This record gives sequence, structure tokens and C-alpha cells, in this order.
Amino acid sequence: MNYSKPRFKEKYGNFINGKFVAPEDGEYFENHSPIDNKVLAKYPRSKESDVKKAIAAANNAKDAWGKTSAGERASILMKIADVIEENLNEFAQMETADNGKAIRETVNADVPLAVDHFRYFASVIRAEEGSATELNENTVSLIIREPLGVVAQIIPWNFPLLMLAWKVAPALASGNCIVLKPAEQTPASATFLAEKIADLLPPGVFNVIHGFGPEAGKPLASSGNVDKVAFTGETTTGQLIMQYASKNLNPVTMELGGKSPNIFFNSIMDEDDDFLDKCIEGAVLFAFNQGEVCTAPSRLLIQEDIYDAFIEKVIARTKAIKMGDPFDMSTMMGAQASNDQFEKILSYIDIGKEEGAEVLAGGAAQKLEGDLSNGFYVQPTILKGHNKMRVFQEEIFGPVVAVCTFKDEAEAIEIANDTLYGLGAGVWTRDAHQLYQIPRAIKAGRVWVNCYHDYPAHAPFGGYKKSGFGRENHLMMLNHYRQTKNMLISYDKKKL
Ligand code: TXE
Repeated sequence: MNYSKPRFKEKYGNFINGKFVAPEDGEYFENHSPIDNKVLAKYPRSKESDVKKAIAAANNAKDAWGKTSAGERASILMKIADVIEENLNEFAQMETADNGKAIRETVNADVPLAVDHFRYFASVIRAEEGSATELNENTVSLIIREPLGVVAQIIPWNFPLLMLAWKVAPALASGNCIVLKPAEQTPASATFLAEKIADLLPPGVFNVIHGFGPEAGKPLASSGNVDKVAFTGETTTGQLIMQYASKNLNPVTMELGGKSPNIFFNSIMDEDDDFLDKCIEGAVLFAFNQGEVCTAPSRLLIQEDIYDAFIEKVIARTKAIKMGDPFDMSTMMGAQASNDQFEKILSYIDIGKEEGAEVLAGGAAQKLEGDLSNGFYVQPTILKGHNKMRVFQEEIFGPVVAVCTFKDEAEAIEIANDTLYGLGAGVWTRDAHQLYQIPRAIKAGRVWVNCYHDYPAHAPFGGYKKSGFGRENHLMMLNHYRQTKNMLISYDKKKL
């Protein structure tokens, strides 16, 4: 199949109460494709009054939706999954046009994973059974889960559809109504989804508000008429959102930044075995999704006695990464999501150079031909230095990896944990002791062992330290979207 930029309408509305509506003050913003910097479409520049309308619609719908059975909700979630799957290529093309990521990723990862998240949460709510416990012979304790009501969800631009699925699937499965604000850089797939599922959900259950953080996100997160705020994005924005939500004592879940270590022990170096090739691929995953991943393995730690031999292979593999038209199935790395992001990444490469880091690969913007010359492309870049440098400590969110060596296990753990963040980590080894003990010692919510960047719906994901709190995916996520009611029933006729 030949993939290309899909056709967009000139402008779109907010999705409120089952319909697309214009912003109250008639203001729109232009959304550009980072592939060629051309305008894709216009979206509402929503303000507080639009947000209030969406929240009111969700509140009107919440009682009826909250009373639906798990079976009814599961069957709707299954249908949503089917709709996304039936339109997989359209979703993938839209996501590539909007975010700049390579089509081979949207076709093979973003969209199928989103489908699976809806199917997973449809299934787990069907599998849930009630529980009642006898506390003594006359007293029974019932544990009942109730939806929270209306949840505000604010998502970023790096995996627009998948981050939507991570948030929307468990919230709907638990019986909540939603007001979702996609990132202003990537409004397309949420709008397309709303269009496709408008008939599947009662009006008001799922609402989408477009616009900028301070104008639309802030009133949403600050509202006293929502019952929870879920956020994925930058750590400092997460801190602001917690402040807004705290005024209403609203619970929050926070998926924030990361600076994940990817640690390679000397036992990987066996040239006669495929596992070494797998390790090289694992090291190069810093460039996956142009490095715009909260768990990007952006610090590469290599045991010093294999450093020279291993880094030579990693550099060669990095230089072989094919950049080019994101709609070409053979392209491995596409455009950065925005001009801001592009400039931020290049400025970090300069900071690294100024700090004395050695450039082992890349180190500059990538020039492409024709229309693509206006897009935002950065070469996959390897910087050698030490863990105190800013390029080792600050989230760059681009295809830039900072590499250093370590002597032994203790030093590997020390460097790995010497960060404000604690989202992801990778450990690569053939040593049975290390493959258990090292992950146990790393302060991060997800440690991949002999693999990386796998995100199954049924494995919990979330951060330690400044990477946030709360978990996504896995059935434990349901409890972030529910109240627990305990009913204590006495069967004793006389005793109080
Ligand atoms: O993120 P923000 P930005 C990091 C990455 C990137 C940097 C800035 O390093 O370079 O953050 O990106 C909404 N009240 N990550 O500015 O601000 C905003 O509209 C309410 C890492 O795009 O976190 C968008 O919908 N909402 C991250 C969402 O928050 C507000 C993924 C995310 O935007 C708001 C994205 C406000 N005051 C960026 N301000 C990860 N680790 O996953 C913004 N928003």
C-alpha cells in the first residue's frame, strides 16, 4: 500500500455532547504538519466557556452512563476497538501527518496498540466479579466500585492516539464521562476518533476540547465540576496541574518526564550469538519515535571493558538509520513533532558540545529535499560524556543519547539512579543474577530486561520520583478511575 498525507477539512470543531461545535468566540488556530511545515487544518482555540460547556455535557451524561452494566460498556469498547482497526490506515496516515513520526511506526505500533487497549479494558471489566466478606458471623462487608463521575484528561503530542487510548479506555470501562484535551500540536486523531465513534456512545460521555494549555487545559484541570484529572506531559506542567486540581481536592494521576538509563553489561559480547544483534538494536532504540518518548533510553551505560567494541557497532547501526519521507514504509525516523521541539533538541546538542561531550554520531539537523526541506528533522545523535552533564540530566525528548561507561554493578546502579526521574530503564545481560538484582535496585516504574520499548496493555506503567505517580495500563488502572464504597451490613437483630 502507498501511504500519503490524508485530506483534512479546512477546520474542525470541539466535540461536545455528541456533536462538533464551533468555539464560542469563533477563534481557531492553525495546525501544521512537522513533515513539511504546511497547514493541515484549523482547530478551535477554546477558552473557559467552551471547557465549561463540555464539562456540563459530561455531568449531564454521567448518571446514566455510570449505571450501565460492565457488559454494556465492554461491548461498546469492543466496537470502538473495531472502528479504529477498520480505519487503521487512515488513523496511521493522520497520525504521521500530524506528528511527523514514520508510517511504519503508526501502522505497526501506535494504532494496533490503541486497538488492543480498548479490547483489553473491555475484557477485564467483564472478568471482574464482586466480593463480599463475612467479618464475623453477623457482619458482612461488601466492596463496591463506583465510577468517579467526570474525568479531565490532558494528553501530549508524542503518541496522540495511543495516549488517548491509555486514558480513555480505562476511564470509559470504569463508567466515567470524559473531557479530553489533546495537545495543540496534534489534534487530528482525537477528532477523527470522535467522528468515528459519535454513534457508539451516548452524547456527553466523551468530549474533546481543543486549544492551548493555559487557555483550555487550565480551566479544565481547575474545574470544581470534574472529579479527577489525569495528565501526561512535562514534569513542570504536571506540577501546575496538581496545583489546579488541589483546589478541589481532586485526585490526579501523573505520567511525566524521564531520563531512562539503558545498561549494557559485558556478558552481552558474544559475537557468535544473535543476542548481541538484539542488544545493538536495543541500544539504538533511543531514536525510536524520533526520541519523543517519555521512556526514551536517553542515557546509554556501557561496561568499560566492552565499551570500544560495543559502541563501534552501535555507531555503525545508528548511521544506518534511514531518515526521509515519513510516509515511505522504509523510513525509520521521521520529523520531530514541532519547530519548538526541533529547536530545543538542536540547542541541547549545542549544550552538550559546550559541556565537552564528544559527538560520536549525528549532531545536526538533517536536510531533506523538496517540501520536506521545510520539515523538522534531526540526525540520530550520540554524545559521549559523563552523568553530571546537562545532556545526561535533562529531558531532551529527541533522538539524542548520552553515553558513558561504568566499572561494575555498583557503579551502574549509582549512575542509573543519579537522576531526578524514574520512569523507564533497560538492563541487558546474560547473567542470571544481574537480570534480577539490577532491575530491583533501579528506582524506576518500568525496567525492561533484555528488551525495551514494549508497551503491552496488561503490564503496569508509571513513574517513580519526578516521573509522576499512579499507573496506566493493566487492570490496576481501573482503580485510578473508581471510588471504593464499603457497605458494612449487620445481621444482628439486637446488638448495635
Ligand atoms: O509539554 P506540556 P510541551 C516534555 C518534552 C517537551 C516538553 C515541552 O521534554 O520538550 O515537555 O512540551 C497541556 N494547564 N514532554 O510544552 O506542557 C498542553 O496543551 C493545563 C514530555 O508540549 O507538558 C498539552 O495538552 N494543561 C512528555 C499537554 O499539557 C496544560 C510528553 C502537554 O504539554 C498547561 C510531552 C497548563 N498550564 C512533552 N500547559 C512525556 N514525558 O510524556 C500545557 N498544557
